[in-house]
Amino acid sequence: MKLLNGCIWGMAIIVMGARAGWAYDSYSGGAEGGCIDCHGDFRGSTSLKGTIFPSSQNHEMHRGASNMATACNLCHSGSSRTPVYTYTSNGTVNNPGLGCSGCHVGAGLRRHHANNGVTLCYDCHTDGAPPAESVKPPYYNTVDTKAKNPGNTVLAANTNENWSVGDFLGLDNDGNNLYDLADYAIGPYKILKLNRETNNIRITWLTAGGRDNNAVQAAQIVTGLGVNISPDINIPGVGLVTNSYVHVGGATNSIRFYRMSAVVP
Ligand code: HEC
Ligand code: HEC
Ligand code: HEC
Ligand code: HEC
Ligand SMILES: [Ca+2]
Ligand SMILES: [Ca+2]
Ligand SMILES: [Ca+2]
Repeated sequence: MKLLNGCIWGMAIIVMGARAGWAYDSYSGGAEGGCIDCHGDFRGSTSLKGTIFPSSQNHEMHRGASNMATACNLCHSGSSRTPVYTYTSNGTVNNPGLGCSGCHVGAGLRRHHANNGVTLCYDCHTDGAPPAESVKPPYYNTVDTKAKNPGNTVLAANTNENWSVGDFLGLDNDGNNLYDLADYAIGPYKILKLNRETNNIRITWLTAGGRDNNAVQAAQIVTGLGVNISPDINIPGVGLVTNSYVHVGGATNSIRFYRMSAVVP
């Protein structure tokens, strides 16, 4: 298996650039703009990835008792409800006040924006490599919220990162555009079996929906350079998937070693 994402713990370093004002540090921002410019009112239904919020409100998905049930003070500051900052909040006796970044870890969130065409975050921020999809954000799995497990491995509503309606897609915590089980830091990627079918070999492997650019490779010696013998394979959907590919003529060769490759953004 060849993976091009050397998942390394990163330090998020913020170096402020030339833009003055810094009103962008809150949801609604100010002259500089803010999250609201694209995401709309937090108490509204706008989603840029087609998410449907319970009660048609992003706010309710985050705070509602039958939803994520996040304590108000994990996001809110002071005694006034606005502004809501991305990086600071009152916190509680159980959690420091990290604002949105207690769950949406900055470097990963900005990389997700960049990988979806929004590069303006880097006008002000400079980041190292984000923590991997598997790294628990500080607020997860604490008494102040029902959000837990960034791997989001269970296809069930109202657990882990599944709080929206009708989908089991959580967050792309490290920003490489691979969500949850589709992220190679979380979901399995391994050959399960090789079967002879007359002159052919069927290669069967375990993977996850949401992965693109997978390929079966073959080599003549175990340390050999793998050569793609399949076209690029994209796996649709969400969750664990068993897939297979037939190597035509594979059983007429001398010894072959098979492995899987993946190209990771
Ligand atoms: C210029 C427009 C723009 C601005 C400003 C913006 N976003 Fe986004 N945001 C997007 C787009 C586009 C996506 C990606 C949609 C997708 O994944 O298909 C996104 C996705 C997200 C997601 C989903 C991440 C995931 O893992 O799926 C979160 C959370 C988010 N934004 C939070 C924020 C916050 C917080 C701010 C303010 C600091 C902000 N956004 C500012 C455009 C914007
Ligand atoms: C996940 C973070 C988060 C949590 C948890 C949260 N809020 Fe909010 N809340 C926000 C954001 C963001 C806004 C919109 C702020 C803006 O647009 O400037 C907001 C707006 C509000 C407003 C409207 C403020 C105004 O003057 O327009 C009220 C009232 C409010 N929240 C109350 C609460 C209460 C009460 C709780 C707990 C039961 C709570 N919120 C939990 C993030 C949160
Ligand atoms: C307690 C953890 C937690 C906190 C704190 C938190 N979020 Fe979230 N947020 C999540 C999770 C988990 C999701 C994904 C829910 C889903 O897809 O089912 C999410 C989803 C979102 C989305 C929706 C993306 C989409 O369109 O699908 C936006 C926007 C967002 N958060 C913004 C914020 C902002 C802004 C703050 C701070 C004011 C904040 N969040 C604080 C956990 C949190
Ligand atoms: C105009 C400058 C500016 C832009 C553009 C900007 N930010 Fe920020 N951001 C700030 C400032 C200032 C802070 C607070 C600084 C601090 O953490 O001390 C901040 C803090 C944050 C934090 C909390 C700290 C952390 O890194 O964990 C998050 C998350 C965040 N920004 C996300 C985003 C995202 C996502 C975008 C792009 C959509 C973005 N920002 C664009 C100025 C900006
Ligand atoms: Ca969802
Ligand atoms: Ca990811
Ligand atoms: Ca996740």
